[in-house]
Amino acid sequence: MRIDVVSIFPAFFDALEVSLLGRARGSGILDIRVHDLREWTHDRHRTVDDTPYGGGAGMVMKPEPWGEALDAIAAEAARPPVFVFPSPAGEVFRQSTARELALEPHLVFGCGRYEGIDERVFEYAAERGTVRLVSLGDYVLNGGEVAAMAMIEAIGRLVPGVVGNPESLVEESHEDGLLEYPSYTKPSEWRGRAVPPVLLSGNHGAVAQWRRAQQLERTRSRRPDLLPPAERGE
Ligand code: 6GU
Repeated sequence: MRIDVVSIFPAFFDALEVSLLGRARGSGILDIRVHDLREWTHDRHRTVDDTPYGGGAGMVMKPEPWGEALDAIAAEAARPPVFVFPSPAGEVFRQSTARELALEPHLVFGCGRYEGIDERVFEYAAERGTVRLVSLGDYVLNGGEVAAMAMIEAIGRLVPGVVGNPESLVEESHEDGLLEYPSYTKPSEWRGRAVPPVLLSGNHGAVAQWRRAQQLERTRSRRPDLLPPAERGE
């Protein structure tokens, strides 16, 4: 999978060199290229923002550098990419979103700062690929960089070969719509706290049943919104 990232703070993405994604980049499974938006400015101050038409607080990212950035990246692309713009005004990013985007051969993340990007940039991008505005949730970040990092990790780990043992992708929070069951390792007693005895029983059926019950109970108490209405019990 090819991933291009456009940002005025490319250093945010240095962390993509470590851990699982770093290894996947090294082995060529993920081809991630981070670009500085200011490379596509032409004035002495490398200006990327300006005041909003209609007035109001804050600054808006100018369309011209974005247009050149998208042109340069699209020119290298074999097929129209999916443009992902992290935005608190977008659809909510879910595990299902990560699964959809993990099937794409080419993603382009456009990271906005300030009050956002000139709206015409999204229209222009939509003529060169598919555009998705995606939010991490209902809170405010200073820009799209941290959100893009989270999305790239969630998507990247679903690309075949990135996670060594694909079974570890299955039994996780959100993969089956429920929160994950609790996990324990040795020692069997620690600071007076015992591991639930069923996990030491060797009875695989009983373990599976206990884990399922734990998933349901946790989801009911922490995330009732994830349960079908009939199972919410409130
Ligand atoms: Cl994707 N961007 C920004 N700036 N803030 C956010 C967000 C994205 N998701 C949640 N808050």
